[in-house]
Amino acid sequence: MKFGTKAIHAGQEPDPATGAIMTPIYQTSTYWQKSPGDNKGFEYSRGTNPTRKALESCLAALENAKHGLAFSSGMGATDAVMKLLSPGDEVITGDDLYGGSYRIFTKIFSNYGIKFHFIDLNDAQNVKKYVNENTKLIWIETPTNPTMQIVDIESVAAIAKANNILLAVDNTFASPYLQNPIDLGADIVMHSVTKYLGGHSDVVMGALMLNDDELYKRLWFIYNACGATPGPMDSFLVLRGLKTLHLRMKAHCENGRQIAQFLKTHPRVEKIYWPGFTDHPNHDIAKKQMRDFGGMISIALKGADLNETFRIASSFKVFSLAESLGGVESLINHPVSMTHGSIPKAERDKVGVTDNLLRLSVGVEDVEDLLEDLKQALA
Ligand code: P1T
Repeated sequence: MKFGTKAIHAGQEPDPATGAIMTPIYQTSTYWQKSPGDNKGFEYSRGTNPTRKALESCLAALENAKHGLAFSSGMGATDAVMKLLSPGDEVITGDDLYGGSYRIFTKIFSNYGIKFHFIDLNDAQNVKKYVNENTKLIWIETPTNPTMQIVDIESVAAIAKANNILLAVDNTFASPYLQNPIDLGADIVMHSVTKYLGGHSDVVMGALMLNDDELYKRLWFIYNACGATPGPMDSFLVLRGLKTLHLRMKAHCENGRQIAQFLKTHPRVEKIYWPGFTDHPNHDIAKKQMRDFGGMISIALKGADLNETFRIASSFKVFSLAESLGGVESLINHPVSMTHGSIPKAERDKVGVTDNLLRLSVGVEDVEDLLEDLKQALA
């Protein structure tokens, strides 16, 4: 099945009780058992729920994976992966990451004896320098949040495999429409479903997709034992959102391309981060592993201090100043004060997450209105 057909149908059959085309919202915490253990495969909704199960099958299909697990947030999904580790284990990850990922690594899991290496992943071979016998996991984001670095998934996967290390890829910025890390050798794909997968800024959710049966069993145990699983209503909303993922992504990419081109030569823009430009440092890798370049763009404003950056961030009329991304509506975000506030300034500055950086999540509105809004805000 091709992508759009899977987005609409995978994991979903007409309801056997009524023929309803749409998967019912099984708003129940528990299930009747004829005698103890004699049930229809559903016991308690923390572990299993039919609406969530349909969603998990669809999510797995979109990432060409065998298994899917939905969590009550992207951070819940990340937390579950980290709980595969033990004290003394080491993780190699990038130096540009969503602030919440950096925070859970440094403020939670570091306290449990896990060591994190935040390294430059623009050259995948750099990973080799940090591999030792304690390395158990490589965690990458690509494109990265917010500076759109591109990490060569296939090359990192080869290093991971050669050293018996798990590779997890946070595929939130690309979405499965643009990139499928499992096809490139990753073991686990993670998503903040809150973003493109949900697509309408009305749900917070996360997911893991993977192939290996043993790893799935371990992660399912954590998912059920720790309990950060989403409810049926949110599962339904994401199933509904997924049906237009392919259509939305095409529009995000097209609008993103036009806006990136407009901003590239704008006199107020000092630097622009978007992997579709041929002068992006890893454009060739982006071209190889992604089907298009997406709707996420960051810009550093020329000569703008924090006050001026705040003034510009607050002067949009169609873009909304807000955290998050990937919804149908365009958003603008100031990483330093919003999504990446928990990363120390010295670390942020190293990768270009500076006071004058703004991140755009280009929505699917008419692009002429978005361009007009940018023109007036940057005037
Ligand atoms: O917000 P949540 O669903 O828990 O997902 C966390 C997360 C994980 N990975 C990436 C790459 C992310 O961007 C996020 C969440 N990011 C934002 C809220 C943001 O505005 O960047």
